[in-house]
Amino acid sequence: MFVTETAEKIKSMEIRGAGRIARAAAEAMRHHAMETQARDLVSFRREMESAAQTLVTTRPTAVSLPNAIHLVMSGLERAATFEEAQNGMIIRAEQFIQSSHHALEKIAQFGARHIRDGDIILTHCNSEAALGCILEAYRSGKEIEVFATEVRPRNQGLVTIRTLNDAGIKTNFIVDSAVRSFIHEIDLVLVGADAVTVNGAVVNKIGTAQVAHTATEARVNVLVAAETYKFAPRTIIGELIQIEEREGSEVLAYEISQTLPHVTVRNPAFDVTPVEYIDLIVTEAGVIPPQMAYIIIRDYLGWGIEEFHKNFEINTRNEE
Ligand code: RI2
Repeated sequence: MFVTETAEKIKSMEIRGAGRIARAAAEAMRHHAMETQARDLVSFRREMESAAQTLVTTRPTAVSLPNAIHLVMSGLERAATFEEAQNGMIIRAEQFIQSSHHALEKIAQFGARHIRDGDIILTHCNSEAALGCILEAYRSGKEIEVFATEVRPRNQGLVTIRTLNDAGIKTNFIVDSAVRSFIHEIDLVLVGADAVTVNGAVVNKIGTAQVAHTATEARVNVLVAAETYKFAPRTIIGELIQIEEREGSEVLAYEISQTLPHVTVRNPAFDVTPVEYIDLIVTEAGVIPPQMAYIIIRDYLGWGIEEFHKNFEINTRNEE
């Protein structure tokens, strides 16, 4: 079953990157809606809800995943017939995938304008959105150089340097702990995001907060490239972003850890960069200061606020 396979690939990180997992989940929902055995509205809804649940629970941090599923599922409640529900589902999934690609193109254009000829850029992890800006700047004729970190423990930096190398961009590969040693050579830090909260904090690959802190201390600007569907609407109603903690064996081989009974390996996959270490967030809706995250959530992901108002109404009524 395509949904289960996709969910497995997302969990094992065969499919990874916040944008990619969102598109893969939308594609799995589209496929599921097309291949459904259900012939009536009630069983179709039930099937889709269970598929959505399987996909959403694969990786807890990247909010692009529940946002994509929410978009694809929206309207299912209102559909009057099975055919309407099925067609609506397929169309919304296709629209999400298309708009995601379109968002990446826009981000590349907007972000590239912030990269100057001769800039040396530092990036951490492997972000399609951040790399899009770098590649676009290079394509437009700017002579740039990149420092890319290794990104322990999953080494996504290897994917990044392969892309940069293939594009012909001069690239330096460094271990994560070398960022401070090179920060004075850097003009701009550019990273992606797995989630952006209502207060403009950015959740991204573990190590990003250290990189951003180091850059801020050295007066180097920090740019984050993030599609609007990476903003977390439920942070408006007080929900926190869950930080995924992965298997210790990603950090320390199981055989070695067996010989160290008093040692526990901690392996959080993401960290939170506070708003004061971020200069701008490049979205497809424009380049914004992180303090404007609320506006993006309100205008592009309105359901979080609808929910907030609904809850608020209920609460005030209860108080009366
Ligand atoms: P794009 C990745 O998470 C990295 O943290 C990366 O910065 C972020 O998603 C955004 O990537 P992981 O799946 O959506 O490698 O910009 O854990 O590609």
